[in-house]
Amino acid sequence: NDERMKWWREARFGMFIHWGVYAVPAGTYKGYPMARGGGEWIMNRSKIPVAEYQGYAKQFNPVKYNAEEWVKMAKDAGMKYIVITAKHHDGFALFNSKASKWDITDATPYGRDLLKPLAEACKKQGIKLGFYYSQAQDWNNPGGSAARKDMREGWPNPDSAKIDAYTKDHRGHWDPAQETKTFDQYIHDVAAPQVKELLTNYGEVAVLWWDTPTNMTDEAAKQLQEPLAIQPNIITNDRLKRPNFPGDYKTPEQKIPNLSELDGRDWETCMTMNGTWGFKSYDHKWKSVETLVRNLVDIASKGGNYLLNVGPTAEGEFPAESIRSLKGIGAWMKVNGEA
Ligand code: JFZ
Repeated sequence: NDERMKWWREARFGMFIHWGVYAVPAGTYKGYPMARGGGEWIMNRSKIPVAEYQGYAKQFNPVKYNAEEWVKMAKDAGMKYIVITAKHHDGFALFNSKASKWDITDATPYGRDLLKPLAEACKKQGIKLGFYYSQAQDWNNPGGSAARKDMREGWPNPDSAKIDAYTKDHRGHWDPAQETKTFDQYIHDVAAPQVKELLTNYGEVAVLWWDTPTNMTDEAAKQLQEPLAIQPNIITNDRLKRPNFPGDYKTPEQKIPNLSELDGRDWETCMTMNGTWGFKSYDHKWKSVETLVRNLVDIASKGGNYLLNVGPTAEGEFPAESIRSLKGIGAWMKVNGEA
């Protein structure tokens, strides 16, 4: 649908935001920095029990969060849209959800919806807003699925062999609390209602960004696709369920395709500014402004979009290096960009 895709095709540049309870441990568990993987994967990589992980939410109190400023930083960098993790694999909802108590209002001292002010600021400043929603993988809401990752990749836990054996027998899960419901119950009780909430309570939703279709069934995909009718102009990516739910665009990750790899479908490269999606206190491998600008130009020249990630802290701030880079890109835009 060309009319529906028009703004997206012209946008070229957007901001990805990975934000959640994982910003509290910030990549370190029991003194061990994660050996690999994004900070948002810490619960799975370190096999943190559900009750213990939920304890981090008591420290998730982003009192410095200022949605107006976040949107302005995106806009000043030349970005036209924002996609934020409404719910990542840890199942934590940044919004007020009636479908689960594992959300910002019930589980944190902050207690206020984080997406409402962002939606308002986006509307005010003319930036499109999209929601990332981890539909299949959910490590906290019972019945959600979990990708199996080797414990020993996380940190040297003396029980790692036992834990690896357990996850093998339990479809990737490591805590009995994760399996008190079936996947179908989870889709019915949590995922489908939450998608409905996201598409109902925040005004225009420009993008729904699905992720990791582990264990998805056609039946589940249909249930999640149904509420999209609430937003007739919404654009979706290709990660709801493969291959028969192709969505509107492809999502090469952390890489820019060669011209020969392009097949005429719309595409968006998502990329980190350092080496992690969710905030890690010790990741200082920042790409230079020159690299980021070259990437954007490369992608735009091939007809794609660049979704560049920021991983805010648990206090609600962008890392200083991200702010500096966004400003640097903005300065280049001012001289070389349109408008
Ligand atoms: C997923 C998430 O697991 C990750 O935490 C982050 O949100 C990222 C944007 O998406 O990771 C993926 C998903 C797909 C691929 C690689 C990493 N892939 O298709 O190569």
